[in-house]
Amino acid sequence: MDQVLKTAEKISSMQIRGAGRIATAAAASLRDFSLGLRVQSLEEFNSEIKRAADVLVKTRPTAVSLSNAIRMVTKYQAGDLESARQAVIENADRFIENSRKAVERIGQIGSRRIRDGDTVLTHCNSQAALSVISTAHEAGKRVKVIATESRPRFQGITTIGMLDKIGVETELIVDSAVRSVMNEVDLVVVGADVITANGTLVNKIGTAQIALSAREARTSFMVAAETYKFSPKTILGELVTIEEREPEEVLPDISRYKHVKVRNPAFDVTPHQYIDLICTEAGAIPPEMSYLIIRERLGWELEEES
Ligand code: RUB
Repeated sequence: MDQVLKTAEKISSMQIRGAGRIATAAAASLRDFSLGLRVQSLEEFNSEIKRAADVLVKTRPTAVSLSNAIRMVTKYQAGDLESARQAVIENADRFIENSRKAVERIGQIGSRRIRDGDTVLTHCNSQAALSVISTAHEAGKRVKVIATESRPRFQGITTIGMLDKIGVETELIVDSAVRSVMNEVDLVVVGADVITANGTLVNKIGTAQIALSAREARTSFMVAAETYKFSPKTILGELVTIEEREPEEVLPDISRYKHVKVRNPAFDVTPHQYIDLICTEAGAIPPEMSYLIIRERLGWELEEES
């Protein structure tokens, strides 16, 4: 269990972050846990796997990628202990490989929306969004990227670092400069933590005001998301929990103040009306088609839930 607790700690402290990365880290952790699990019976194995899954799923309350990944890894029907172990290992490896391929495919599909000479604005640090940009760059298109800092955790610095390495020209802006530059932007590309049944996006705090600003400036707004970022439970009416993180992330010396409260929601909600396109590995869809993605790709979960 030590290894699972370590991974859980890395996810909650954001050493491992981003909806896709935390999902594959959780899958790998369950696989390794299953490999090393010394138990006598299938029942014990099942209950230990469930215990580990519960620890992992609680680490970041918003990201549906975590619960979807864990469901996919722990979904097995086995008659004995060794076949259960084998199933968890195979499920985890399949999830990790499919997730890698999905990001690649999203890059191929989404990059078609970028034209030579375009300026693209991105927020936070999303593997899927960066795959769109880097695929366009690799295809020889000249792309300039405007990246927001993404306070309070400054994931934008990671983004410019990654783009710099592959030779993409970037401009870094503070989050509040988005409207000032929006008229120069051809396309906004962001990732997703959750997409609901009606195509609403939950992503890094600040995304909603970028979408609002893009709409006002008539700039296209695209979401890049693997299908496991869609939330089956939203079909059943469940609301997405927005993670509120420690105030110290925003104001490290908060203890100096007596009457100050810091609010630190990590994600916000962008209505589907502000989204032009969601680019998934199954194709680029209008947000209103999210329901179908959930039914076709994650339908098994609904059957279990209802
Ligand atoms: C990261 C974030 C990213 C999505 C998508 O938030 O909001 O836009 O998770 O990323 P945090 P990816 O830094 O708090 O985890 O496309 O890599 O899954």
